[in-house]
Amino acid sequence: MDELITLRNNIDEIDDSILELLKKRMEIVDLVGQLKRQNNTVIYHPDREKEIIERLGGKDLGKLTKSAVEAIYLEIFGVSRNLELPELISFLGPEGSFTHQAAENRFGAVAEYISLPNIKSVFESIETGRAKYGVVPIENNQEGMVKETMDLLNEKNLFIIAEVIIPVNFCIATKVNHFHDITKIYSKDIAFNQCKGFLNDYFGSKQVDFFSQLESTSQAAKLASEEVGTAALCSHIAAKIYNVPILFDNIQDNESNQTRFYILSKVDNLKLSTKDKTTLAVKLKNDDKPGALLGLLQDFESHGVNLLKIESRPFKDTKDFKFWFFIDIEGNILEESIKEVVLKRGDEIKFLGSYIQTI
Ligand code: PRE
Repeated sequence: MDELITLRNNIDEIDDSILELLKKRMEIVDLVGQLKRQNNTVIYHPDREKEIIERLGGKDLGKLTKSAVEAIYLEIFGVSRNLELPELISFLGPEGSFTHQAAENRFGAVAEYISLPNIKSVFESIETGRAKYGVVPIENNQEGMVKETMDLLNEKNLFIIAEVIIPVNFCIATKVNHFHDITKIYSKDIAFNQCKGFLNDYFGSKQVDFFSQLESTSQAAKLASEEVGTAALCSHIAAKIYNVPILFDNIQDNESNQTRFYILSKVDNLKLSTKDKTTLAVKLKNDDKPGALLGLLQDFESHGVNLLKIESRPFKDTKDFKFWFFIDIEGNILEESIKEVVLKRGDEIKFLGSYIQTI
């Protein structure tokens, strides 16, 4: 038995060395990935992979066979290619949506984006690793919280790693030089409703066709790029994507209309800053007894934790009319005070992320 322990100890030591070498290899692969992204070249190089396998296969392999080396290296190449993949960012589409604008604000114009048709598919793209980060709306300051995002955060195991706030600004984009020549304006009902004042002032007394039966304002921009004499009431990014010049900017009635978005990731990416926010999903155990919620609030209070938001959401998988809470508090889970409350409450609290507070 002593001999087995000694042999296993030897194996452990060798595994440590292999791991250190694999880590070093991945550091270099990462640099290769950066070069490839700079030069816009392909990640997958089967020729180079074959060359490596051939070279190693030609060495003295001891107890290994060439096909064993090949199998091990094919796994390593798989991990390398995954590391080298550019950071694909998924967002709630369509292209040119305000969520797209929020994504570009955060990751810049050179990142690779994928537009997805609903919030759930954004969550799934990150879970499956197809996208590294995802961008979804969480709140509009005129309309309130986005329920689907709250519920999916509770159901799935992703983390909020940042929030982005952008003003909901609309513009009139058109290839027409003078607004007198616009005969038709494309958009959605909601956008027309938010720009009533401007539209009335400029187009109220003219024969203009307001076409509101579109799925998105991006579609409006596309049509305005194609049809002579038309305009789109749309976002900046939609006008940019379809190359339609902006004739009037910031034409919305309400200057304070803003939407908040979350950047989601599979890893929690914890870092302490000077002003953080933590989001939690809380399911109180003794919620049939008086003071259950008060008890939680007292825990926050006694640890000096400031509550920023509390929303209740129904449990969808029971027939009862029970609910859980979506809570924002000031601070970071890395801080002792917050850690203590979360630990004390055990599985009543699900941690959804700590990130820099923008409001
Ligand atoms: C590497 C990874 C993926 C390619 O398919 C080929 C080789 C590797 O892990 O060795 C590195 C790499 O990207 C490259 O040499 O081009």
